Amino acid sequence: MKDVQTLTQEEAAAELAQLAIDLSAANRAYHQNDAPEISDADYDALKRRNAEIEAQFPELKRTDSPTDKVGAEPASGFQKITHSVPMLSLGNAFDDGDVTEFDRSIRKYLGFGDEDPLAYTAEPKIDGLSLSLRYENGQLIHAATRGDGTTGENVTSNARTIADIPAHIPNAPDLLEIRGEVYMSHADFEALNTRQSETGDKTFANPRNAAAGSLRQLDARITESRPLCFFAYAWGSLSAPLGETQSGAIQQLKNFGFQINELTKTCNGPVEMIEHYRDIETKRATLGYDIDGVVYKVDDLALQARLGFRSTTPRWAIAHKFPAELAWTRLETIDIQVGRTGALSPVARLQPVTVGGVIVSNATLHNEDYIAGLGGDGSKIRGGKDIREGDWVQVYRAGDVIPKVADVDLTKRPKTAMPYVFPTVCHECGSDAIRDDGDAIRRCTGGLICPAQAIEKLKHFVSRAAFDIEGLGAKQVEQFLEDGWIKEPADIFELRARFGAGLQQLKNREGWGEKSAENLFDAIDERRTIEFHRFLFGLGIRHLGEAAAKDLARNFADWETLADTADRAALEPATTDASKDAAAQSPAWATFLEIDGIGRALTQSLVAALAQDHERAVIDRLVAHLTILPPEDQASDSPVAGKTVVFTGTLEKMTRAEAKARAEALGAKVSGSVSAKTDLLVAGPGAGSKAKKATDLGIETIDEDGWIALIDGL
Ligand code: 5U1
Repeated sequence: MKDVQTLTQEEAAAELAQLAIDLSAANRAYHQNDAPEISDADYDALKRRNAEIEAQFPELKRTDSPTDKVGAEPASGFQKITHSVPMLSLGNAFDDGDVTEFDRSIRKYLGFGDEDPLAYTAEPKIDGLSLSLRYENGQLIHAATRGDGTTGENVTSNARTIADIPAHIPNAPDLLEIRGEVYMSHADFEALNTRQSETGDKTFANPRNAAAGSLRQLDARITESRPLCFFAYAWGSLSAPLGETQSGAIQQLKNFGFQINELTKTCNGPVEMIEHYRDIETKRATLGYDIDGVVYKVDDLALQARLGFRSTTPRWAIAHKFPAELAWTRLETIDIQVGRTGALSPVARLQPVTVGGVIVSNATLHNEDYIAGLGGDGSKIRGGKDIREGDWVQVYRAGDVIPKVADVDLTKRPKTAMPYVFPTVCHECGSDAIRDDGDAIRRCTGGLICPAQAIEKLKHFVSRAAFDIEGLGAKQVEQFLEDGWIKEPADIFELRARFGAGLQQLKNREGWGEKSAENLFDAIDERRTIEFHRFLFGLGIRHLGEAAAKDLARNFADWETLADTADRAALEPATTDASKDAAAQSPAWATFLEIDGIGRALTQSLVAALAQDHERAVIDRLVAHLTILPPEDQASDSPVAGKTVVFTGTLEKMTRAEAKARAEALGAKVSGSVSAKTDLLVAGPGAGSKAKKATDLGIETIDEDGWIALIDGL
């Protein structure tokens, strides 16, 4: 091999190109396939050679230089793993009242009285990142981050370096998926940051970031050098149950060799749960690791199974968060941001201040009433104190939420500070910004002609819970929009046709090479087939969140049926009945409002969006590029999948809410009224007109025991 000093420019460029290929192959073999093809020493030698050539010929450093990649590759550098059972998040309780309400709603769902015993576990909520570990025949097969809950990143080689994670479990069932939290202790975090600053490397804002940054390293040797810990608290797929109770199952995790949190306690009802929360709160500062609340779970696993899940959170668990941390700082200016639905959102730009280990320089100011010192119902907040530029303000953050302003110190208000005048014109497009009656938000009326709305809609479209196009994030969307390459979602699917052949325009742009451009077009092509709920969420319609998109997708056979129902609703007089009593609505409206989780505001916004010519044309152009998959048939084995079921009369073995949730989980659509579309009526004692109508229409009718037998074991 030639000495670097004697290489010509051409030789150096050729060698750098070859090194990029070789190192990339070595990385893939090591990190993605867990099958290293070269020794560590050879790998290091290649890296050193690459660094030496780059030092000698800095102008030849490639945009895909391996130097920049190690330890800093984006998430796309990890292989994806689809979780066998989704990794859920938790609903939140912010005060004692929310905890009492959690217990009350569970009792109601299960049909339990106030005096019926109902035990819960209560355990610290670790402020780290969730990890799922799969063991087959006792061997650790893979480890995956939570990701979007459905698909995570393969971090197996990294997880293998964590001492708390056994590589082998002698007495494990054939299939065992363990879930828990990776975290870093305070002491290890301080020591790591000291080391990082000594070596001139990046320091971390808090232990959680340090843990995440350390686990998500493409070079597992870096992870190994970082002191990570792991607490186990849950499980996914199992070949044999771990116990009959949450507390018993946790003990079993301990027997398998995992660390479990010793502050986990079984409590009889909300009074004991809150007592334990207070106890953990007093111990919080001395634990040596960060926690951000206490998690309560119904202890009886059979009851957990009955309670089941909402779209993204279990009904049987909740996180009781600790109160937010507070700090005072100067509010320098108020900026207005225009969101994808046209909402004008005021943002406080702050003198940076540390709040709970995180540097905060922005806080939300919600809307103009909030700035003026008025709450949603028109009553005074902060004692009626308004917020002005130049004010000394108290900010807080709770969990991952955007920081907020809690208070204003009027004694420190500059004499020159003037009341804030909220704009009535959108500064992005010059359109009027108006406030509808009863709406606290002022909105730009520019629609997609407003560049801010257009860009936010596109960013939302490519976001993780929507189309999630690899290589096309917010930054690339901004770039493409600026270049006039895309204006609306359909344009994304025309990029290959426009640039496909030569790729010249794209690959000449900074950050793009032939390979990355080709990868982008492939990733876009992959998304031409899209799940129904992702498509719906991606439309960015006001009030249409992820959960509602899933609810809609489960209840409509396909996009055409949904759009057709919305079109009919647009022709029907909008209901004036403020209740959600679906029977009181006109037929197309009722189709939406009968769906659990779909309310009037969303229906109104969806119907209005689809009735708007411009918006509809944008959607139609997009649909022309797509194959929209019908809702995942989670329960294709289920005899009620795709059927419309009506429950009537008294149910004695389950509550109505439980019956409905269970039927929906099995793929059925539950309706409140009998019609020719009904497939099955489940009639308990006291069933009246619905049972008669079903008989008249020749609809199959069964009793509660028949229903239980039908869904037995599913
Ligand atoms: N301690 C604890 N943290 N935590 C987080 N338990 C727990 N359970 C969770 C999550 C997300 O989820 C359950 C639904 C398994």
